[in-house]
Amino acid sequence: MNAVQAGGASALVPAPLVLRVDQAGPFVVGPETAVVVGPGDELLAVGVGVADLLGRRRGHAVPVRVARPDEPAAAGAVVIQLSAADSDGLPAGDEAYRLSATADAVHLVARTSVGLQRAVATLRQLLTDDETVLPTIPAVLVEDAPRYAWRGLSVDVARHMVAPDDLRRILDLLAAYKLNVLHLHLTDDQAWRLDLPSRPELVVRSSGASVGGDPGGHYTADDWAALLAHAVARGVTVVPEIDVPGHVNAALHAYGELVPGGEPVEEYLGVEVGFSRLTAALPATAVFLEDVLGDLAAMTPGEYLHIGGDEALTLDGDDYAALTGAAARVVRAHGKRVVGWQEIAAAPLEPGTVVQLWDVRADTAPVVAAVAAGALLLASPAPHAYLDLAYGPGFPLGQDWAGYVDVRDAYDWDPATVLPGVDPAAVIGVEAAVWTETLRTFDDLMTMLLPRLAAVAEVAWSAPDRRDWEGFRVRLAGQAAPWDALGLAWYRSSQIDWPA
Ligand code: TNX
Repeated sequence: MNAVQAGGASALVPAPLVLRVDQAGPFVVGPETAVVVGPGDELLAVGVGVADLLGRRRGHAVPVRVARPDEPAAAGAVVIQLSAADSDGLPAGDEAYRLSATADAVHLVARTSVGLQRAVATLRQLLTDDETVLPTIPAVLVEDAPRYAWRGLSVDVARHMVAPDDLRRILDLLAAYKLNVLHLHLTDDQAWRLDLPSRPELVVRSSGASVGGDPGGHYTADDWAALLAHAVARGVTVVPEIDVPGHVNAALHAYGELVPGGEPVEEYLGVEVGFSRLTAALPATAVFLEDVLGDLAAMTPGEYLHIGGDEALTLDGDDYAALTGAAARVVRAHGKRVVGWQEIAAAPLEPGTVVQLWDVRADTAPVVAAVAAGALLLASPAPHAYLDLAYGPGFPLGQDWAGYVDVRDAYDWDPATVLPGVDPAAVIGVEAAVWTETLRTFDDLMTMLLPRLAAVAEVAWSAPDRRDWEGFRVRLAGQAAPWDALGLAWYRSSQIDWPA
């Protein structure tokens, strides 16, 4: 029998702000258990999700109902409520929640439905998931809120296409670790993966393949809408990236008007970077930026659009500033906020622009200056957060340009001090990134994400005084059973004592 032994109070990743383990339990999910939401029916979807979670392994349906106003606490219930914001005693913030469990009842309270989704992620980890006995929830009090507002994963779907179903599995994983941003690197030299109504040739001509001639693909408007709905239901914001003014070979292959001389360039399926560029002097360039970023803004409910800006190695400084400035103006004109890789700090920026740090070996003085002038810092330092870097020498997947990243490297760092000279209050958050030059399959991708994504998630969520490597190692080992149960590939790093 392949009984999945997970759950319990020692299983929580990321570590919560407050965890008190009591003796007066556990709560046993039995035939009498019901989920009670509200009053009001706006939490029914959350309730159905919890009922599904509690009933799944037992194969019996857990009923869900809306509470009557002033109904006394029902014994045997899992109660899900929005708090009265003023007097709730919760930690600060929209994502704060309280989960309390006794033998009698389980209570989930938050200020927002997103906060309740974080509580559900905790409930999922607490639940013992052994099909041979009744599921239980240990008697605990959890009071929790994130350290950082932006807790993301960037996925490069340009170098290798990632199918919509696989992106949904990634969204489920993000929600499980309380990550709240999926950044999609949709365009690069090799391919353009999102169909935009104003520019149909982009996917017609430039999405048919991946690096090395591997299979390609693209997201239709319907795929995109379905993906966004899946994200919203999990409290995850999708931040799409159109990378300009470098990394644009796929666009130059689709539209010759973007190339001096007017002829489309050849398709490129190699792994070099830095050679392609937009041309500021061509009138078609401004029209293109307006078209693609305008379409993207219209298709994206989230607040942010990412304009790339990395590795435009063949552009001089003036043209680079003109082109990134033009892209940023289009984004703002469409009511969105701008995110860009750290290179954009070399150009003038509006306050509030999010600058994504990645190459900590480069000259980072412009990033420090941009933050001092009002930009926000998103921390993706490659030696800690680049999950396409190999775990160690000889690892069959990934790159090593910034060294190796084993689990402890992904865990043992502090976003507040990762860039000396930056005000810690200007750090908006943390994002892991996975580039897919060498990652050909979903299993390859998962092998790079797991277990390291869980480490970055704890860096992003948990207060510094709640984090310690020895404790994390033990809790992380407890994640293997759920990964196996979900059929996800993962790497048995020798830094962790995994179950046999
Ligand atoms: C640098 S990170 C890049 C990507 C590569 C990555 C490989 C960044 C903003 N640009 O184009 O895929 O290195 O690790």
